[in-house]
Amino acid sequence: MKLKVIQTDITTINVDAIVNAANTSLLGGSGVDGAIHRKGGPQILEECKRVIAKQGKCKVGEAVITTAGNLPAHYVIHTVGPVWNQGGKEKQKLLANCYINAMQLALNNGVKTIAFPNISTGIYRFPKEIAAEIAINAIQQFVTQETIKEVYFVCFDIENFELYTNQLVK
Ligand code: AR6
Repeated sequence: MKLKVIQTDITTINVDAIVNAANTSLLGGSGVDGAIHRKGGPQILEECKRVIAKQGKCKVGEAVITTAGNLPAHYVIHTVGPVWNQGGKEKQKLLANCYINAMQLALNNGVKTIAFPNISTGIYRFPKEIAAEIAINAIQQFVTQETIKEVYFVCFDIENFELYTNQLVK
């Protein structure tokens, strides 16, 4: 499994699954969530509504999978990151769960290539350096599986891009 860091818009990349930093309603929002729904079209929202009708809201740290609609990816895996607020270990655990549960869902669906945004580091205000460390550690727990071949950390801003690049060469 290769880990790659790129700086781009996650809606443009050609992988089996992209991950969305959603909220518990799964009904869309701003940031990366807004971009995914806008470019992916209404099919994604329709499927999100079906998921909600079946299982209720998506809890923080959990993940669900839908079509990617008009995007180049096949699937969108929606996960809900924690809001940082006062921070703490529990928040850090919940952020790790986002990556772990998204990877588990990817494995269950035969995904070979997956791209993650920097979950919780926008509107939810998680400190970027801590978030990068958590993301990388969580993904590294999957090194021994053989289904997923490539994991992309898609950074939108240069600060995250540099943090991930530096942490991965450590
Ligand atoms: N491609 C890749 N990364 C992006 C893109 C994009 N098109 N747009 C933003 N980012 P955020 P959160 C980066 O705020 O902090 C929504 O309203 C952004 O620079 O999208 O988890 C949801 O509905 C940042 O590094 O998500 C929730 O209510 C990262 O994506 C709430 O925001 C995450 O920023 C979730 O907040």
